[in-house]
Amino acid sequence: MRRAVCPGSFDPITNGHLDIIARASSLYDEVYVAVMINQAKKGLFDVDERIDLIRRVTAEYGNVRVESFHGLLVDFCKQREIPAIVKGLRAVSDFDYELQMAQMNNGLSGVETLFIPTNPTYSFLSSSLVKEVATWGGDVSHLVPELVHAALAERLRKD
Ligand code: COD
Repeated sequence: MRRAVCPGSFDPITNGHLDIIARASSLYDEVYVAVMINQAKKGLFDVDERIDLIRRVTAEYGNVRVESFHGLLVDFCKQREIPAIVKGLRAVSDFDYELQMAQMNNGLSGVETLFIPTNPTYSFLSSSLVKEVATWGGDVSHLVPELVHAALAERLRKD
């Protein structure tokens, strides 16, 4: 069984994330989406809400599993016998930090990191930008799955 993990904060999942997960799911038998629990940073959505959104938007891919993790990503990989981390690369600015993490993770446990170039349509896209634009009433409907758009509208209406 060839397994890989797509890790991230996913607060919330965007079309850029989804594109990478979909492409990973066509390359591997089983893809874990690992949602990092960061106690130091309160997100717009809590981890259970993020997981629920990701599960719903990836339901069409039969080989995607969604879980949370805290601590080191390599420990998540070791516990599930996952030999590969799949990351999307948006721009050169992503590369320096991603390279450091890839080398650190490989040195810690031998896990490999594979980079998939972002779909150019989403190369500028991040969860933070989506939240900022949506907070001020900008249209992000083309940047996130429909049900994430609805969840964003609902959350921002409440806050
Ligand atoms: N196009 C393509 N890919 C994208 C896009 C886009 N528009 N947006 C995001 N991505 C991909 C990138 O690969 C990105 O890495 C990933 O999605 C997740 O993005 P975010 O923003 O949701 O998540 P981050 O960057 O906050 O996640 C960081 C990690 C959780 C991956 C990292 O901090 C980590 O591994 N932490 C665990 C602790 C650990 O092991 N630390 C040691 C590291 S060496």
